[in-house]
Amino acid sequence: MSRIDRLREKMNQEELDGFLITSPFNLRYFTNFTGTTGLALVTKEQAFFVTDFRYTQQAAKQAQGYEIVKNSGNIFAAVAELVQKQGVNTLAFEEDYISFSEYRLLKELITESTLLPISGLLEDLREVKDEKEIESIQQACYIADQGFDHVLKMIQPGMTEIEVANQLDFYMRSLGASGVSFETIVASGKRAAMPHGVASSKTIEQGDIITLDFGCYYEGYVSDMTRTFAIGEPGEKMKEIYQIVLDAQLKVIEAAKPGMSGIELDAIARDHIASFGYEDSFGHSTGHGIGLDIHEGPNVSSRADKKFVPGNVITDEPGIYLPDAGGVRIEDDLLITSGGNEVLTHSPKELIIL
Ligand SMILES: [Mn+2]
Repeated sequence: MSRIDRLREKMNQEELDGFLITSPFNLRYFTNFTGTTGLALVTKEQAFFVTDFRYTQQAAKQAQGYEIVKNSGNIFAAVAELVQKQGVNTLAFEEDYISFSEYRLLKELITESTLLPISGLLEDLREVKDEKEIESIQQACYIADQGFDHVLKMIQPGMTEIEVANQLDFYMRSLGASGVSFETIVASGKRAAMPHGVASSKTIEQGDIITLDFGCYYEGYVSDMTRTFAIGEPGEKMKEIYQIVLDAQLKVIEAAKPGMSGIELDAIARDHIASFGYEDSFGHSTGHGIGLDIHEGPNVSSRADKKFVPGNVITDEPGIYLPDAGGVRIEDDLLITSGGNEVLTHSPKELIIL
């Protein structure tokens, strides 16, 4: 079934006869539009893509199956006109992707239909990836693997974290990535105790443990990988927690399969870490879905009761963080398959000491 047909099926179930799509990722998913200005209105029978003159040509090319509507005034005025013409009774909109002023304007302009705020419905439809999406994620993962290998070859004491991040980012772009999935995290020494320590001007020193969390965009899809390694002997404590995190991470790979919930999978990593007394040092969820967005469903956390199905792509990223000492996180991307899962990132995970 096409994406728009799946959306219409959902709209039928929810008794919605119009859906206004405004978030960039959902626009890309449902219309293929990659520009920055525009929105889509999907009704039971028709689909419109509204944009201004800068993007009409691009939209006509990308948004196949959508009637292109050019707005010269306010885009929401054009939407209101369409909504009225199409006789939409209940118009759903993305409550997380409409500003308060836009909502106020919509309400002013649309008087004869009910506006219904919706959250998560479109995102749910993105959770099962098709073959083409999986290929893009696989390529994004391949580039990340090459990037990590590059870092191992070029990183030296005396370089700053920012220098390492910049070289890594550029290397991934040189392999075809269109950008990074998020600001590259290079957290060295004591900074490795910060789960999201983006690269700073700190100099990398002998004996530092280094957490590298990064990924890239390829054809609109992300990869997300973390490796922790050391430059010189990192000390017994770091080696101890490294092994605990690695075993927790491997247990998740061992277990992940369709029918299992995010809560169950999260517990596998969490229980392992807790059995060594480090439960308070693992304060984030075990993983999350990836796709067009770096964080999307399904989640792997103590609150995620949804069960995995083939085609989900999730991360597996337990960690232990010890303030004033350092930290360890190891992350792979996993494709849920009918038989279990396939690991998409392949960089080595035994503790590397350079
Ligand atoms: Mn992640």
